Amino acid sequence: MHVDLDSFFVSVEQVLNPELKDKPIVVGGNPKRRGVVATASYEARAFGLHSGMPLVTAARLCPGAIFIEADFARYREFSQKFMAILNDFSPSIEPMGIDEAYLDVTGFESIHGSIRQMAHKIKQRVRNELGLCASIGIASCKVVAKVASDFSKPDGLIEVAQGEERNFLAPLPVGKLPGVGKQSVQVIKGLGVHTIGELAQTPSHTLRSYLGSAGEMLHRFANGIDDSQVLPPGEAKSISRETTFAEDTRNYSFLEATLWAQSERVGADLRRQGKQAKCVTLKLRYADFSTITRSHTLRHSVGTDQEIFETGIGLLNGVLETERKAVRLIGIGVSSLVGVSLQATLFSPSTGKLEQLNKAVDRIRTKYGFDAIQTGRATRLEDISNTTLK
Ligand code: DCP
Ligand code: CA
Repeated sequence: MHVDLDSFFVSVEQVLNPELKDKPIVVGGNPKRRGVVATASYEARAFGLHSGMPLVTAARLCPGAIFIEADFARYREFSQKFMAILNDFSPSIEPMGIDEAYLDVTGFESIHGSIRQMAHKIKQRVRNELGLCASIGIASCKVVAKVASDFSKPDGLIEVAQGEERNFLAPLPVGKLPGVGKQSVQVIKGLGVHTIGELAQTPSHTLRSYLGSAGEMLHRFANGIDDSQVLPPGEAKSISRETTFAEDTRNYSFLEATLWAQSERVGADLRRQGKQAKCVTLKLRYADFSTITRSHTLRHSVGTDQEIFETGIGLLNGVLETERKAVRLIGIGVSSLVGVSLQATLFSPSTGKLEQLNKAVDRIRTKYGFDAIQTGRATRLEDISNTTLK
């Protein structure tokens, strides 16, 4: 979900002074002084006013507009309350500015009925508690959700069904894609490309030659592809362990046991941070130093050693089906970390038992050290080699 408040500064002013409602309002200051429009009400936008426009120009285009000085402390107060409401719906929240945020609500549907119903509830709470209007886009990835919330304004809600991303984006002008600045729009138009659909059809290498790596990113965005995760600020982005072997190996049991020992370390770190992960990545370096990574994004976040390991071993088996080279390094990592939720245990009672077991082992290790307790698969490592894992 991407949630964005409508004409934020102006709307706050209208809550504080209802006489300003339904009027052309400009927040930014006195038009007799220098300065620019911070934001304009939709009534004022009808006259062509927009953020960043010099106040003098705004006054000329819309002589009836009411000009107000910005009150940032107030806006911050409203912003905090807004984010707190979103946080009630999912702990996985990435604020993008004072009045907008991405929210990963995967797994929380059942609590609220559906994601669409959840969005309605968010809009309702923002209206009842803050007196503001939130526009919301729902999609399978961030970029499409963002374009959808923008397109839905004001007071909008658009859900783009999975598989419909490209069709939704196609007719829109390229400037609607986040990350496309004015200069890029000019370059893209120079190529005869005007809509996002046309951008999606343009070969990726062409865009790269004109816009660098940003061109490739825009090509993916235009096709409705965005793998980036909702990332709460200031959080560890990933946790991983890797081991370089004293000798290159093709021994499957050894790789498996090493992966298990690493998964235990990663899992312990994850739980210490009170997190679960939605993505598991396997890394392999071969004797010739070539390195590959394989990632798997899970539908539900995981937090146990066993789930991390099982996902990792699945990735390893997948690689081994096509590649059987001697391995120099193996590693496993987790990313897309989210706060612990009840969801995992709701899905499978056996996961609940594993969580209990992991927690019990964590407690022993916290008290007596990591090696104080050994688990089955890892003890095999000692049979195979004396490799120690740090
Ligand atoms: N802002 C600003 N200067 C800009 C752009 C924005 O000071 N050049 C401030 C005022 C806005 C707030 O940030 O109220 C949020 O910016 P948005 O781009 O989300 O614009 P609005 O919330 O005002 O309008 P919209 O309904 O289009 O989201
Ligand atoms: Ca806004």
